[in-house]
Amino acid sequence: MTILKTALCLTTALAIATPALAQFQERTFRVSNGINEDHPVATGMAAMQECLNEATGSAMTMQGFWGGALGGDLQATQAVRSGLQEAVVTSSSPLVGMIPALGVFDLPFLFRTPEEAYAVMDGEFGEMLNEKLDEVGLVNLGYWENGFRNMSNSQRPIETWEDFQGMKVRVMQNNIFLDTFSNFGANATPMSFGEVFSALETRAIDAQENPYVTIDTSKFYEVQSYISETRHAYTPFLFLFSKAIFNSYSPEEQQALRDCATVGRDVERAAIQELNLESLARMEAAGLQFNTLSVAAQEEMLEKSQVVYETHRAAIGEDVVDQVQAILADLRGQ
Ligand code: 2Q2
Repeated sequence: MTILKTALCLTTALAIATPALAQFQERTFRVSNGINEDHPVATGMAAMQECLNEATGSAMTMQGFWGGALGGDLQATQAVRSGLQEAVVTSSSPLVGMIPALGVFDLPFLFRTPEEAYAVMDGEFGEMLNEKLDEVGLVNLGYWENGFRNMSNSQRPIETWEDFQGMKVRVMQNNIFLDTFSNFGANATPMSFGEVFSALETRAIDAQENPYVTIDTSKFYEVQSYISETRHAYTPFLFLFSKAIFNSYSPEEQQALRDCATVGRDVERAAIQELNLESLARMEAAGLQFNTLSVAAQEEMLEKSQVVYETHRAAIGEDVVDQVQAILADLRGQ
């Protein structure tokens, strides 16, 4: 092929490719969260970045800030909402003061399996909550996974709900969690995630509750003696983007963010499922005593918790609670 023809082909190829990438400006955006970089959220963000490199010709770059470096969940979410920060990966629970309907995820024992949670969050119900988030200036790019929450403490194994009597349990800053553990007879103490390690270390509190991967990667197990599998709630991570900033992006950039956040979500969920048992094994090897609850004790704990539904139905939204319970009844063939 003559040099002229080669040059012509290259110019044509470039002309075809250029418009496709022209919608992508060089952008770096910050994503903060409260966990450390060895948590599976980082695995999900790496997959999301790879997807963005592919989709935008490496024009869009994420910058992760870990360990609450840009503030706790609520503080960082407020910064995102006001357009001072592009994005945050946050649990839904600290945001219930902003959007009461998110409290539905904090109802004790709502979900039995991750699949139930995914069906609820990735469908119309999750979309309905996304509209509420949009109304307060937050674009939810997806429901990533924090996970099923279990107990760690420095006092004794939790084998029945009575074992919580008098125990100083740190809970997220959320009335539903506060009531769930007060109802068990615990001395429930709301506290931001960043304060938990030192409060456990100084024995200001006896216990905290989180998924195994979080208890592991945030090193809580170093200052705890018991791990009890209660699976008392499933918390999602919301990947929230500032609506004001999102709206300044081109439609192609917005679509690339949505598509790649979904890629990252699926990678992160799979990584958590895999790592959870590894984290538990690591903590047992570090000397923590692990126990599960008998079926009878689980049923008693579930029964004891029903009052929390009655107390918080109205604040969350009767329609919201009814809707999620109808979806779950359908999934369970009830
Ligand atoms: O118990 C908690 O506060 C955690 O589950 C946090 O919500 C979670 O680790 C977030 O801080 C992540 O940004």
